[in-house]
Amino acid sequence: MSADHGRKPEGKHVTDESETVHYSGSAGGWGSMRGMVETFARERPRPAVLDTLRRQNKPGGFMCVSCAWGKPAKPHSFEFCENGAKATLWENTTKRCTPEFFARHTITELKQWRDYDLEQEGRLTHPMRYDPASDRYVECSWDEAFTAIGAELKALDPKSTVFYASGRASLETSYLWALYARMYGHNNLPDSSNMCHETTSVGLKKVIGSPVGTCVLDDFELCDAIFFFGHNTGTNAPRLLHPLQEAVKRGCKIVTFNPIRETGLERFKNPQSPVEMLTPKHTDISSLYLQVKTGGDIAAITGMVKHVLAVEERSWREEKRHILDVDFIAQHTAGFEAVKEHADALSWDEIERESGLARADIEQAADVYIAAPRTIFMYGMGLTQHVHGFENLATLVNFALLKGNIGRDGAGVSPIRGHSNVQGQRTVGISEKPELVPLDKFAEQFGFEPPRDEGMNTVAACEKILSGEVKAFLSLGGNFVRAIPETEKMEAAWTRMRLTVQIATKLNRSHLINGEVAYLLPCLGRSEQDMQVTGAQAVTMEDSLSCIHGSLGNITPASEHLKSEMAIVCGLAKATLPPNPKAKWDDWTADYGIVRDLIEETYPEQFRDFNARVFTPGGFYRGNSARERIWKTESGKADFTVPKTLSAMGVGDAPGRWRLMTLRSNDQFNTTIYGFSDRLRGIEGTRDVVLMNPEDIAAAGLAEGQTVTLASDAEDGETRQVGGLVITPYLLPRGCIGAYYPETNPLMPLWYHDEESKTPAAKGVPVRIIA
Ligand SMILES: Nc1nc2c(c(=O)[nH]1)N[C@H]1C(S)=C(S)[C@@H](COP(=O)(O)OP(=O)(O)OC[C@H]3O[C@@H](n4cnc5c(=O)[nH]c(N)nc54)[C@H](O)[C@@H]3O)O[C@H]1N2
Ligand SMILES: Nc1nc2c(c(=O)[nH]1)N[C@H]1C(S)=C(S)[C@@H](COP(=O)(O)OP(=O)(O)OC[C@H]3O[C@@H](n4cnc5c(=O)[nH]c(N)nc54)[C@H](O)[C@@H]3O)O[C@H]1N2
Ligand SMILES: [Mo]
Repeated sequence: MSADHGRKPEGKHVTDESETVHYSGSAGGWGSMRGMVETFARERPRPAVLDTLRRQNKPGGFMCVSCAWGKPAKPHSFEFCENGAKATLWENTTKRCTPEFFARHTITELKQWRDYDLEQEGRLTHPMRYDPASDRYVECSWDEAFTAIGAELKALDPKSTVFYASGRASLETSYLWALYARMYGHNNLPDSSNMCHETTSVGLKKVIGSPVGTCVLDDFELCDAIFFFGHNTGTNAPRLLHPLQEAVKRGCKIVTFNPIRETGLERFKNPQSPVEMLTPKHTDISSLYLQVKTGGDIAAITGMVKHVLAVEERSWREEKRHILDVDFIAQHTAGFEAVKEHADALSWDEIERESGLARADIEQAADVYIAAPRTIFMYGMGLTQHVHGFENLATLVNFALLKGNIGRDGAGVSPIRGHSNVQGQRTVGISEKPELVPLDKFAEQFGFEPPRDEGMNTVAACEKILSGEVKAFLSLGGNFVRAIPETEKMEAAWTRMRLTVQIATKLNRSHLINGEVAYLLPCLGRSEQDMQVTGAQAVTMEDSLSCIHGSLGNITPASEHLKSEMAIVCGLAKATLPPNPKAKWDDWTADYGIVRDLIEETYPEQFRDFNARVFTPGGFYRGNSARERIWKTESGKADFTVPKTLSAMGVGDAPGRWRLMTLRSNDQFNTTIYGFSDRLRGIEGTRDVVLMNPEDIAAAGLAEGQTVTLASDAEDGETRQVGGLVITPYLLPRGCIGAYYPETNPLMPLWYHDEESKTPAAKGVPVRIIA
């Protein structure tokens, strides 16, 4: 690992571009090509994968399993990025994790392996049952697995069981997964969204009445400014760099708030452009890049609000001209006066202290907003994964409402969602909150009485696994035990459950933490051909911009013993539930089109002519009330909210306490570690690092390269530690440090989450450094 990671550790918290030396490359470009080639060499994928990459994210093709960014109607010749290609190659590796592999290794032994090494064994090939006597997984038949799981569930109280979904499974499978849970008798349907954009689902719903973003792709062709918060686009949604680049070329200004100067948001070399690939040319993305303190966004945005209000006052007094959209505020919003009072009363000292930014920088950013007729607001985990994540979003909406930037073309709030169908899973009924789901409709369609009580989300499920109330956990994809907070306690509690069932493509750590009875059920990946008795099946998903796309896999499955997720869910449901003439699990497995008809019946407005529109180029838009300026909130208006704090942190500052953000590298997809290169940040060969400002390193009496332990400093008396981390100088704001997820998840207390949505606060974890 190079000592300075391409950055000049000059020991200064800088917000001014001219003072900083960065990774000299750009996002995209030849580096991204190299990233793909390395993955190709490692996975040794099947040759058919090349054809699949050509069809990736194109109408009639297959929809990438990586991020959820929108897929344009007129795609580029290769509508995928480095990390989308990695995800496809990962799924299509020639390596196989067979019954012979499991015969060679006990579970106890495999628990010592790294996440990377587990997944490197390749695709799971056979359904497996955990045999406690030999501490091994042993092969079983599908019939045996379904019958045994069904029998276990029949013997349990449905309310003591949890059905988790990771945001990848299709709309069809997700709809039936939720139906299965409710027919069985519970709403315990946590989703990966609970650890991710639940802050959005709850927060935006509360203030603008819509749980999802209000923008469509066309808006990016019209906007004059984009305000960008807490997202690492070059790594986590690289295809979004295309519309950003095009916007910049039109003259749109991008203002970014991020504690880290993420390369993709600074400059982008478009792999689709021969000129940019063959010359030093690139596009500068952000015109202003502000290194806000971790958890400092409420203060930064409120500072901008304060400045806009001050300019409005002056402009009205001197020129009788409004900066604000006063008609919009009067007609469409509630609570403006209180927010104005709050912002007016705040001192700049306090704003500067909490945001870590200079007043002049905040005012300069606000001036971009003032000058822009149309503005889009984008954000990722940097806003959602905080104890006051709701305040982050509500304050951002305040800022947007000032100039009527919601509900008109070229403007809006556009959260950047994570998993490729995580938004869609919520749309079709995966929710623990009965009030968000058309239960009466389900009752009528399927002739049963759905449970009406609130179910468990991720945090609640974890709490009740700890207390022993949860007896069974079924997982539709994902790596729950690795993705949640409080890793050590959770792992210990996990094995006290009676039943654990994992539906997965590759082996991961969650598959090694087993209940008394445990099954590992291998499924098809999305790029693989899904052949059922009526023919090859397509599935659908919803992107970040509320557009629904069909996806057709064409690769020969990794093993003849795999079943589709749909067939597995239907098989489990049939084995668990009493016969019901309206629950046609076999017919639904045979023809997914029937399930799309059912989805349309449940949600007629959003899924009109679903089957006919599956392969609409660019997807079909399911609509958004806030975009129409219909506010489904308590006040019936878009709500201004007075933030109850200026810091998104859940505990205050204290001597020796650091704000830890847990981050993704450029070489991982969540808990899947592809490799050890965080190319865009210049960190190579290891993930065991603590990124830290050079001045902080010196002030704390530490040294570059020193190995330290991080310890939880959450004031709850619990000991949580992660050791073996190497101090690595990095230009972060003072007091803020960074380290990788999931390695540092043991440091996160379970109770440390967004107050409104319970999204774990993975970006502002209070820790101490033990030398
Ligand atoms: N290749 C790849 N693609 C992915 C994923 C992946 O792991 N790999 N994961 C997918 C999923 S499920 C998701 S949710 C998304 C995640 O995508 P992101 O939302 O980008 O999530 P993170 O990688 O956690 O990075 C969070 C960013 O927020 C910044 N940040 C941290 N704290 C703060 C703060 O307090 N304020 C501000 N303004 N910024 C802050 C960090 O510096 C970092 O740039 O990506 C999806 N796409
Ligand atoms: N500290 C910290 N913790 C975090 C985060 C953070 O930023 N910091 N981010 C959070 C976020 S945003 C999220 S979304 C969660 C992610 O949590 P999850 O969604 O639960 O985890 P993933 O790592 O995406 O799941 C990877 C596994 O999914 C399985 N898989 C892959 N493809 C398929 C498929 O097609 N079908 C099936 N059935 N299985 C498949 C494979 O077995 C693979 O090992 O983690 C959260 N945890
Ligand atoms: Mo996510």
